[in-house]
Amino acid sequence: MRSGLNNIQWCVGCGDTLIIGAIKKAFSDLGIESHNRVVVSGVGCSGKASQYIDGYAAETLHGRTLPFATGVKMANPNLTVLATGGDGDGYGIGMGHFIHACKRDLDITYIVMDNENYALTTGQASPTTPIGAKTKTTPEGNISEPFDPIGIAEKAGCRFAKRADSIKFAEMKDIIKEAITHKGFSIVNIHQACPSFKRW
Ligand SMILES: Cc1ncc(C[n+]2csc(CCOP(=O)(O)OP(=O)(O)O)c2C)c(N)n1
Ligand code: SF4
Repeated sequence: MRSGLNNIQWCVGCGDTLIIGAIKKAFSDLGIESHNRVVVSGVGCSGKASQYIDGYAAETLHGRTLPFATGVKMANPNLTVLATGGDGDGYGIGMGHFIHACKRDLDITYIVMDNENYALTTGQASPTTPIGAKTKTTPEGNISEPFDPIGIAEKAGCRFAKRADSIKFAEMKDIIKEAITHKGFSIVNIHQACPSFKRW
């Protein structure tokens, strides 16, 4: 266990900063102390989230947050386990794990930091990029329909799947608290700004 880092390295105006603020506040409101919780993150700008929150933490491989979190929860069910990662991490390379986590329904909270692009690799289209958005890989505008993570989660058996927006801080924090309190797998897809690459 260790203290979270204070030297935030995200771009100015990045929604990631608001999201970790809400996660920290949710833990504190619920009285979940740092030695009783584990934050597991993936790879990407969002991957740094686990570094900035006090407690046990793991920054895992791209798309592998959920299998890692599953192992942690199975090894010690008394811990509060919160997995986090980007839309590319969770719905691109990690999609198979996402479906199985919904189906398995272990008591894990999954926070997806959805900036609608692959930001760390400088702005390629992701599974949630909207139609028409111009990115490095869609210079003429995206032509593929973004998929609906909440609908997919529910179809796969998830009993708690909600959306939030990082600009509505209080609402986002309350939804995260509900998700942590829910007994079973919960996902919160949080829409966020990425001032460096998202211009739609
Ligand atoms: C197996 C693997 N494939 C590709 C990469 C390269 N890579 C690093 S970050 C990233 C994109 C991250 O996008 P997202 O998960 O949406 O997170 P964001 O950076 O937007 O927060 C990719 C493709 C990698 N690190 N590992
Ligand atoms: S590139 Fe986008 S997601 Fe990454 S730190 Fe900067 S604003 Fe945030």
